[in-house]
Amino acid sequence: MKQFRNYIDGRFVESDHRFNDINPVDGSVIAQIHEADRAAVDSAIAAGRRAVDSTWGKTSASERAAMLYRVADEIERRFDEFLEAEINDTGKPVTMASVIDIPRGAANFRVFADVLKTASQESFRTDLPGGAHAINYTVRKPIGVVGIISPWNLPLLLLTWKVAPALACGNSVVCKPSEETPGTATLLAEVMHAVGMPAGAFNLVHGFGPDSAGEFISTSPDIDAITFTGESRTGSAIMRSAAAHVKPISFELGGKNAAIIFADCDFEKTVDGMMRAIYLNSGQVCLCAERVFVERSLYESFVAALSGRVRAIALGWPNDKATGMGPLISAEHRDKVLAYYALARGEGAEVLVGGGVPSFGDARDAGFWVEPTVIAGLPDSARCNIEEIFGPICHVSPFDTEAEVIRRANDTRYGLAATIWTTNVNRAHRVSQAMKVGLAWVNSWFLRDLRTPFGGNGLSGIGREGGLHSLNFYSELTNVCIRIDEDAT
Ligand code: NAD
Ligand code: 6OD
Repeated sequence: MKQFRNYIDGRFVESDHRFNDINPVDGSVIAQIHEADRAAVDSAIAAGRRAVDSTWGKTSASERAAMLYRVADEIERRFDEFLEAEINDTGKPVTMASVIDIPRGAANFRVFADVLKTASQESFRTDLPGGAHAINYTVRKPIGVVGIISPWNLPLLLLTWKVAPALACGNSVVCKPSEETPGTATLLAEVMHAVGMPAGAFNLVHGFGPDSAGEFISTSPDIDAITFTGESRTGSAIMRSAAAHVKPISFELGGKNAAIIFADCDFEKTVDGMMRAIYLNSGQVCLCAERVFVERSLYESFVAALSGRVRAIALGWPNDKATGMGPLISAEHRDKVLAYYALARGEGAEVLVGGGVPSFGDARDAGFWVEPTVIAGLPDSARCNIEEIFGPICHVSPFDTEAEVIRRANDTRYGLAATIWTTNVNRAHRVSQAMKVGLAWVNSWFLRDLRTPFGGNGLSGIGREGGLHSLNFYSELTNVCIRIDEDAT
């Protein structure tokens, strides 16, 4: 049986306490995961401190950038192993993992190496009375040992999105991937080892959240900053732990994202785009649109086209190129999504497509599948329109005016993303700027330039990462102010 070990201070470390890694396609056991106890997490944090104080934290920016390029190259050299591990852990189609998850895992290291090399320092001249002046400049320093806690939906992509900028700034990291998806994180540790990352700069600990490695990281007084991607409720628990030691936090949390489709949209492109925006990764992307508003004159034809496409989604084996959608991540998450399917009916929704569990007549029947689903007819106040479901489902409803749809789209405690479909350029700017979200896409969705700010408002998170925003979170700035007098002495 394959073993996923912890990686601490440059060595792979076993644990006596192990749990199973499950393939969600058919419920089979893929590997055993070695759960890190508190002592193991503490030793990872101590190793991280030594690396910041005496090795990695003392390297120059160009040395760090060169190392990050080597990491990217090595991920690409082992592309097929990463692909297999990601698919085994998540069941996502190879057509997705091979163009999004794994390439982006490597790209994160290249992009943050480039951002680091091109980042400039702030400098201000301050004129003083009597002719003297002062020069101010900022010095960027590592913040220390960064705790990284990541989710299961885009495992390598979302882990490296934090690891790369944290290492770029000279920090060490102690990362904990989701207990559901330890595979690519363990391969990343092998990559770090192979490229010669100094011991202790990159540490990996496996385990769960409460009373396990996640909590041991977030409650440790020796972690200097925490960056977390996951559910809003978990973010709230981690925030309480971080508050005890007044630690910087960066949170990318849940969403209840709106899509707004105007009658003047390019119809075919909009239907294609919305299929991605709702069903990519079985709807398990924080940016997915679960609330779809369609201008009334287009409503019937849009819903008919969307429903037809959803009925045709092929639920298949991940390595089959015809597969359009995979399973959900776990039995627990499948049960949560099915509970929302039942709630939708209970709230009086009309189920236009799906709403059940598919039957395959083969090993997949032991996996964690649900049907892709479209519902309609609920008020905006229904729980299914308020709470994040994180599955392959959307609610469609008509709207009449631009002002009405802006108000309804913004009527949520989340504030992550919106996608707007129109060919009217004035409306595109007006509506996208009116959205109370961190990310507004027009005629597109999940189109990412990694230098741009990423994050959300309200229950969707705290802070922005991406490009320089990441460098600012992962570093301490010292302003140096030098007074220069006119006399020569
Ligand atoms: P989750 O919050 O259950 O778990 C995320 C990570 O936190 C896991 O590694 C888990 O072990 C750990 N964890 C859980 N409880 C903890 C605790 N008390 N202390 C410390 N660590 C703890 O989230 P998930 O189910 O893995 O991911 C799905 C959620 O993540 C959805 O809500 C989704 O919207 C959100 N998400 C947000 C973004 C974003 O960028 N905004 C991206 C991806 C996923
Ligand atoms: O693309 C990104 O940078 C990012 N953080 C994506 C998050 C997706 C959420 O599921």
